[in-house]
Amino acid sequence: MQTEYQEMWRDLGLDLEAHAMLLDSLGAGYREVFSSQANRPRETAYLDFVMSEVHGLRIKELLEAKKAGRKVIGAFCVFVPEEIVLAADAILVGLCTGADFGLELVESTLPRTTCALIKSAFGFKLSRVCPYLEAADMVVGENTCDGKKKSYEILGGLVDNLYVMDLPQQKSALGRQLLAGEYRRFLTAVEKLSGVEITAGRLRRGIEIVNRKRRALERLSRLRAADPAPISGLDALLINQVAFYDDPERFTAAIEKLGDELEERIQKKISPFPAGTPRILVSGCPMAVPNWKLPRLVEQAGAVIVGEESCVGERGWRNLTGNDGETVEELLAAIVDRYYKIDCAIFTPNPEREEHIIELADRLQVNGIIHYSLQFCQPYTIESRPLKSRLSRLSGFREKGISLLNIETDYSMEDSGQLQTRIEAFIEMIDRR
Ligand code: BJ8
Repeated sequence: MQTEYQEMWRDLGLDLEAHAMLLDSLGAGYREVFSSQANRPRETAYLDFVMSEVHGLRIKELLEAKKAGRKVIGAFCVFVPEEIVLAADAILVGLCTGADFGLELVESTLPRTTCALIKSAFGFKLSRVCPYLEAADMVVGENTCDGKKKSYEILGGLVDNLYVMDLPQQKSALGRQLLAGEYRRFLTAVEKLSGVEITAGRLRRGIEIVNRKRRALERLSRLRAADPAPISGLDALLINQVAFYDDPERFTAAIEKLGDELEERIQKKISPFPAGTPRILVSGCPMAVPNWKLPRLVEQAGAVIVGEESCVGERGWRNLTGNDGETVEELLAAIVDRYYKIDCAIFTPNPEREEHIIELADRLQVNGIIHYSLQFCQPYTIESRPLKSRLSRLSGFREKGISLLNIETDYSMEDSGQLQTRIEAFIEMIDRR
């Protein structure tokens, strides 16, 4: 891939040397983490292919689409409605936020005490190594946590196409009104950018494409309730990560095929893990590509991750958007209804998230929950405390011996040894029960 796409990357303004370093470490990390797994479903070949071409063929496709007049919109958050983007025949891509890059540069721009996810976004921009960001005609930042909200003020000086979307902090009538107003404003901005008028028919088609993708992911989640689990948590996380990059229809077709294979594997009891392997739900901050650090440690320690209560997971795709509206305004209201249910920790209070974790733990028959927060992420770190004490008081959890381990970490590997020890001890404890 390195030689074939050099010209394309140069034209995008990437720093070729830094980018080559990034690709080398991404490729090596991928081989080490994924290819070493035993008994993967054969349809994961799709994931291998997408990942091998994530900065190559996919970028070439985006640039060809741009030449044909389509627009590319980059986003950092699951609050950006893909339905609206698709309705304007534009393409939505997730922007890279899952690895440390150019940390020195980043820490001269942002406080050191900023979460790794935000630092990563800045590192990719300041080091000029993200072709998605450079190919984007619009970059959407959202006013969610304070870190993101304030850092977009700086990012606005680094990219010339930043669009900031305001978001409510409370689930109230006023909060819903704010979200509805912002989605209306976003729809108008997307129409202006693309030159496409969004009609009810176009919006309904966008809703159908995204709903089908959500259904495929929801089916995957249900299949992971089987014991033994038909797929590793690492591969399932990767599917959720790839959902942000690949063409939505191609992605959906591939995941539907994988779903068929997983059904077969469940019947034949084929799994990367023996039956009775301790089952873990991971809950908390999103894990963007190539953040595989925690799941790898968990699965290497002899447990299987069967669910992700995360934006790169259940929180990102659950709940469909209603598509029976007749007008743009009615369909837009259905979009607002769907996104308003997202239980991100930026909301206060946020009881829906606790309920969802309890429901997931039950549905997926987990033995333990690992709450994952990035260091300096106040919304998730703070929510982890009351969550832990609530779960420890639930009689159903006490009877089954389900407990919660709190992990705070970042993208560096410095704490891997310490994390490994804590995770192994946790798994041993839940396994004994
Ligand atoms: S809807 S979770 S994608 S905001 S880890 S940057 S919260 S300090 S990512 Fe998120 Fe949208 Fe919410 Fe989901 Fe801030 Fe925390 Fe950093 Fe975070």
